[in-house]
Amino acid sequence: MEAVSRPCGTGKSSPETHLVRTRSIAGPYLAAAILTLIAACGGGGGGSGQATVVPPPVIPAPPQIALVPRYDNLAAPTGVTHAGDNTGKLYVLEQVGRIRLIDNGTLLAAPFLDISARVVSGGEQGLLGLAFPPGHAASGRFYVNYTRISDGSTVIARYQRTPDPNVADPNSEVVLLTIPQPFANHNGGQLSFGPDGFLYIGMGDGGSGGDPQNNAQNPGSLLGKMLRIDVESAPDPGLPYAIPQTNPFVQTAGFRGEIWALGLRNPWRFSFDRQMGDLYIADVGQGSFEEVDFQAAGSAGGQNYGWNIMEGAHCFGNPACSQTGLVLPVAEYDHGQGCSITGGFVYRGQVYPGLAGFYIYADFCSGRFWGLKRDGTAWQNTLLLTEPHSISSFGEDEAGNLYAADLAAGVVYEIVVP
Ligand SMILES: [Ca+2]
Repeated sequence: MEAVSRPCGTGKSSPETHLVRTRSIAGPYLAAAILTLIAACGGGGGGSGQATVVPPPVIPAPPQIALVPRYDNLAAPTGVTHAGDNTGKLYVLEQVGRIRLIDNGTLLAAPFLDISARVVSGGEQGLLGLAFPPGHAASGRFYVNYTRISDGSTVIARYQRTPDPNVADPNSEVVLLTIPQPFANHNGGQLSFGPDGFLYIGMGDGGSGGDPQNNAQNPGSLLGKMLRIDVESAPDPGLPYAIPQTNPFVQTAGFRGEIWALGLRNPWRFSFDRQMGDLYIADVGQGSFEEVDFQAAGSAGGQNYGWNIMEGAHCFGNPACSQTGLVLPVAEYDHGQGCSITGGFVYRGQVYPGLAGFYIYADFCSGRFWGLKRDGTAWQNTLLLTEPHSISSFGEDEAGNLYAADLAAGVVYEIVVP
C-alpha cells in the first residue's frame, strides 16, 4: 500500500528512506539498492560473509532545512514570486484577489494590485497565479490567473503597472484566455514564463473526482493540461495571444494548439529550474498518490502524464490499464505521507551550496518537505523537514533564495539551512 520501502520489516516505514519509484530506477540501480538494504538490515543476507555489495552511485544527501518566518499577517497567501527586474522586490499573492509587495524587506500596507471584486475565492478558487514576462522592467506588464466571480471560470489576464512602480492599475485588465470550470476544484493555478519566453499555464482537469468528463485525456479540451502560449508577441488573427508554431499539436487534427502536455489532474504548482531549464510539474493526486513529473530542458512537449488512466505510477480505475505512450512520474508518495503535493523549485541560490540542484517541495497536509535530485538515470528523494504547515506555494527571489507560503498561518517563510 505504501510507496516507501520498508527496509527492516517491522513497524512504520521510515520517511527518511523514501525510495523513489520511477521507470528509470528499474534495472541495475534498483537491484543494487535492494541489495544494499538487505545488507544494511543485517542477517538473512545470505550468510556467506562474502556479500560484497557494490553501492549504487549516490549523490550527497542534502542538508536538513528550517523555515524562518519573514513576512506575516498575510491573508491566505497562494504564491510568492519576483519580477526579474533587479529591484529585489517580492510579490505575494493573497487568495482573495490581492497582490502584496515586499520592497527592501518590508511588506507594504497598500497592495500592488487588488482585483478581489473580480475573484471568487475559497477552497481551490481565488487568485492563484502571477508571472512577470521577460522585459517587465521596461513594459510594466504582468499576468495573473484567477477564478472569476461570476461563474468560477479560469481567467488568464494581463495587467499593467502604473507610473508608480509600487502600484498596478486594476483597470488595465486584458483578458487573454477564459476557461470554463465545470466544478469548483482542480483549477490548476500556476503561471510561469519558460526559458523560451512563452507563458506556461497549469490547468486542472475541471474538478469533481476521477475526472468524470475525461478532460485530461481529451485533446479538444484545455482542462487537465499544461498549456503554452505566446502573450508577448503579436497575436494570431482572432486570438488575443499567439500559439507557438513549435507547440506539439498545432498540426494535429482534434487537438487544441495551446496544449503543451496532457494527462494532468491538477498541476497546481510547476516550475523551471532557472539554471538548467528543466520543468518540474507537481500533479496533485486523487485518493492515493502524489507525483512529480519531469521534463528535461529542450523537450518538444507532447507528453501524456497519464491521468486519469493512471494515478502516479499506478493504474487508476482499470487495474489492467495500458501504459503505452504514458510518461510516469519521477517521484511519488502515497497518502500515508500526505494528501496534496505542493510543487516547489530547484534551489539555485548562493547561500546553501548543499542544497544546490535539489528540487524542494512539500505536502500541503502533512508538512513534510523533500529534496529531489537526479542521480544519473535514477532519482534520489530525501525528507528534509516535517513541521505543521499548510504550504500552498513556494517561490524564489531574484537571488534564488527560496520561500514557502503557509496558507492557514498567513506567513511567508524563508527556507534556510540551520
Ligand atoms: Ca501522472
